[in-house]
Amino acid sequence: MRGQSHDMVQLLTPDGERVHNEDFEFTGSTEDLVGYLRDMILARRFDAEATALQRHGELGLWTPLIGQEAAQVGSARALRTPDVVFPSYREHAVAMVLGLPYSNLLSMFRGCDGGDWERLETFKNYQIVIGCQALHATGYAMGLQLDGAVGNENPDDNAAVIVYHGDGAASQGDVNEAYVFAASYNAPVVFFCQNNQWAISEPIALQSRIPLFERAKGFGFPGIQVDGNDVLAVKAVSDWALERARNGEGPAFIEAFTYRMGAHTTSDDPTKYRESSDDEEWRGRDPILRLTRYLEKEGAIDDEWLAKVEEDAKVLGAEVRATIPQLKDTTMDRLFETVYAEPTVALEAQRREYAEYAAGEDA
Ligand SMILES: Cc1ncc(C[n+]2csc(CCOP(=O)(O)OP(=O)(O)O)c2C)c(N)n1
Repeated sequence: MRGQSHDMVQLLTPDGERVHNEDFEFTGSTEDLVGYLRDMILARRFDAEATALQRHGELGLWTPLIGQEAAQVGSARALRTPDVVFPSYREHAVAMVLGLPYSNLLSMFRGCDGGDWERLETFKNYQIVIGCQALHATGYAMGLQLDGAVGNENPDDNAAVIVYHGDGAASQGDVNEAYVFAASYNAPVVFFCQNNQWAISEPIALQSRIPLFERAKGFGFPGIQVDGNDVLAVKAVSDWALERARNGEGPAFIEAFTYRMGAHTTSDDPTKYRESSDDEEWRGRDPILRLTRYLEKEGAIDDEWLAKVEEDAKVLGAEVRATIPQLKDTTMDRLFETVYAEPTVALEAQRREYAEYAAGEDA
């Protein structure tokens, strides 16, 4: 597979067999894995509901995550309370694991607000401007360092930042600047790149002549490629990277090698630019199927368990649909209020101008 390295960390094969790795081990229990499978099934259902809601005209746009559940759940389950997440715009499963109400995600994609969930301090706003969050994350990580929240004897006093970006974002200036700053300041930030192999219609092969994780060395921090459809491996690698960041050992780059099974957004048609045989191949590497196979073989889950989760997924779907009529449209005042923390003279002038314009329209 192009871009896939021999060193890629994998702990569970697509057939659901455990494999040994010299350097990384999944330290959780079978019970934990059952929980991760549930997370992934519910995240997929949430995503499918949101996609359908967009098709019904209830959301302006949706960014499907299908196929990337293991990358997101594995990394999110490695986070601890003081850690902070800087997402891109597809990290719905991370948001769910951290307990962000899904009404917040729906509200943003309906255009009711601009991603007003800062009150959940651990999960920052979605970013559509490709890669800008890598700079925000690195700056925040440098702040944590200055606050003394890194490398303390008591591990509870330590925190790290994780920033999610895509393979396409790795071509952005902002992201490369973030790598340089993170390395120069030894900032406690983990760059978690979900290489889903496509930046809308541009394949990764066009953007990087070498596997992405190999670039990290050039910036001066470790880079590692992990099977992004293997939740055990993602969890193990994320534990390692976050722990070193919290301990003051600096940044790391994780390339979660995965595949975007659906469209880039609901405005996109991937059949225009990629082969259906690729889709077919990656269906066989489905992260949910893989863990289901393993846990069934272990006797940890059975048809009854699967039926119960399916029932929970249906309930979630109904809740998601019921949320839509309760979402409140935003007001122009609210939009002006949320541009900056403090109003500026120019913004106040624009607000007055808009008010005059709106009053004229009513007349
Ligand atoms: C600065 C900027 N340039 C271009 C775009 C248009 N755009 C939206 S998504 C995207 C591709 C991003 O691909 P990738 O980083 O691989 O993330 P993925 O969507 O695959 O998760 C582009 C170019 C944008 N939103 N922001």
